[in-house]
Amino acid sequence: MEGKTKMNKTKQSLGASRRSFLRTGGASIAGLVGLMGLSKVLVPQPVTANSDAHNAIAAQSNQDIHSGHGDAGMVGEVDNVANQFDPHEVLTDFDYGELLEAEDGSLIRRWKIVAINKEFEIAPGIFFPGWLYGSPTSAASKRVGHIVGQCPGPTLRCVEGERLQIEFTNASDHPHTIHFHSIHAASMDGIPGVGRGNINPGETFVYEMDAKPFGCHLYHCHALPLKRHIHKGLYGAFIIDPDPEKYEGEEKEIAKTRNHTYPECQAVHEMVMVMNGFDTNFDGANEVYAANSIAFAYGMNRPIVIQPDQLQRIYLVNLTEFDLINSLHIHANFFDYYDHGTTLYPTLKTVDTVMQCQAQRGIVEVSFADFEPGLYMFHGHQSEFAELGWMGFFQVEA
Ligand SMILES: [Cu+2]
Repeated sequence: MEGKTKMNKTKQSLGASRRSFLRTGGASIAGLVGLMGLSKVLVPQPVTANSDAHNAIAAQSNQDIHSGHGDAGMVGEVDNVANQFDPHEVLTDFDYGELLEAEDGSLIRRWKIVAINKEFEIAPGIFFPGWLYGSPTSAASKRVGHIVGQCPGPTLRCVEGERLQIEFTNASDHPHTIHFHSIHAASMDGIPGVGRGNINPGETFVYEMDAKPFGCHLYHCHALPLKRHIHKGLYGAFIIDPDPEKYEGEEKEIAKTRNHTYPECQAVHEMVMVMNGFDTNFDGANEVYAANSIAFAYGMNRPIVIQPDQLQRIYLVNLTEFDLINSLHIHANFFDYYDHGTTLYPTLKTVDTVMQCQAQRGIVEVSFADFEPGLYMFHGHQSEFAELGWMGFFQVEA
């Protein structure tokens, strides 16, 4: 009888909208109890007819303060081994593909990208039926020994001016494409009806382009319906490093710090954060938010370790579907921001919050030099996103 009641509750919750889900408390979905914020937010509360989500959450926040459970760890763990990709590995993994020599002696940077269907765990006990990109040259694939579908897809990284080839094989059961945000020919744009258009299941196509402009970019599937194809997980960051040889003086020195082949760049702690969300009940609203897919992946239990003498650089990309905007806020510090990463000088200086609409991206540079060691929070400053998973910590070392 108890089991039946639980099942009914689960059905009800799965059919509910995100906001009613918050209002009534989703603790009946066992796995969601594992979410840090949700473990508190979703404790069933008395709900009156006129209470709304804000009131419910506010009431619970007050309760947190008084109950002393206001910490920010995560209860339970996502099985990164079963997922085969780990958000901490994704954070610092740059997929350079392979450099091949063309017949004329010029170099070509080439990646193999595969689209596969794959269910993966986004929060303890919460699984998402994804469509994912994978590459044999990602850290996850090299570690596991075969091509791993991951979310976000591999962070493709190259240098301004290089000739690029992206061999795309569709190993899933829906038509897909890869659309790059960069400068390239119409026939290489990866949209239905133009050039090769959709790449059908079992087909392979090679996208070819020159790497320009330098910056922090992205790629995603552009098959229709677009928002569903993107939301399923077919996206990733695409970084084009500036070529210092193209610049003079101070600009040349700055370009070196942004180009992965230079020691000046290797001295920087570089990270990729793809902000995303997951609509687990297909009602057109996200129930779980994250940077790099896994709710609270960088929470108190597993913060990002920061050496205070090292510059921190975050390639920040917004691929959240259904919500118009997302953001990054870093606590107790301020940062410089390079919109789209297409400039060598910051486009925003000394800010602690930046917002991005979908596909917008940029580079964050932040320093914790001379800061008190400890945990420094970062999160989307849509508070609801933070409570539903888009929150983490930098652990600044002594
Ligand atoms: Cu697609």
